[in-house]
Amino acid sequence: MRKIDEKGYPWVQYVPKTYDPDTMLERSKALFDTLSERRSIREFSDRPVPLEVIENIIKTAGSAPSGANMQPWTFCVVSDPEIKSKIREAAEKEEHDSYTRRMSQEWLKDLEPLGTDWHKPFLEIAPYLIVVFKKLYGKGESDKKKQHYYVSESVGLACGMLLAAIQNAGLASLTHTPSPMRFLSKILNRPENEKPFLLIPIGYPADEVFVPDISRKDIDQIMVKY
Ligand code: IYR
Repeated sequence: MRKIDEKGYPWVQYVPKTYDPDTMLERSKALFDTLSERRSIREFSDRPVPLEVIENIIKTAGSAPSGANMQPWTFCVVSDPEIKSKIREAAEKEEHDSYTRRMSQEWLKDLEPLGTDWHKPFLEIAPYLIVVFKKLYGKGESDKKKQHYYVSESVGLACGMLLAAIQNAGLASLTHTPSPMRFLSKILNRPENEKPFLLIPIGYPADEVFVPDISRKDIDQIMVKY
């Protein structure tokens, strides 16, 4: 059903799916089981992944809520080996400087149990890199700046949904934040209104993967009841 409001804007009837409490319990537990199994990994297989799966994952991310529905994001999907190599080379250069000069001793100590360093071979091995850009402003008619709202919050929400969709498809991902990330704008030739937000390698995991033995906070540590 459709209607036009008093200012002339179109509305459509929305009938959200709802469930009885037992079904709700079952479904909420099932999603918890799926998503809480997600771990960031750094060892990928080069086994191909169908592009259509990646498209579905990005469509899922693109369905996130955003300030005034401006959808201030661009998801660059990189599978070209030459571009991946350029990204690896530039990321490792920045990361080398970060690990050897920019990061504080406290930061380096906090990362020790995670075993990270400036080497980023996964940037060439994973079949796809998704580089997420946030659009600081839009471009309307004749390139006029269109204001965007809550850009980082919106893109953060979309990235959360992206990671959930990747996990749901049975693929592995890493939230990688080489810093600074300006090289991504250059290599991918992005316009000046877009700023790199997150670099996410996606693929099957390598045959044998180890991850740090870390735990998640208990519900009582993250939820406060009033
Ligand atoms: N961006 C660097 C360092 C790094 C920082 C944090 I905070 C991490 O949780 C992991 C790594 C890198 O990707 O190695």
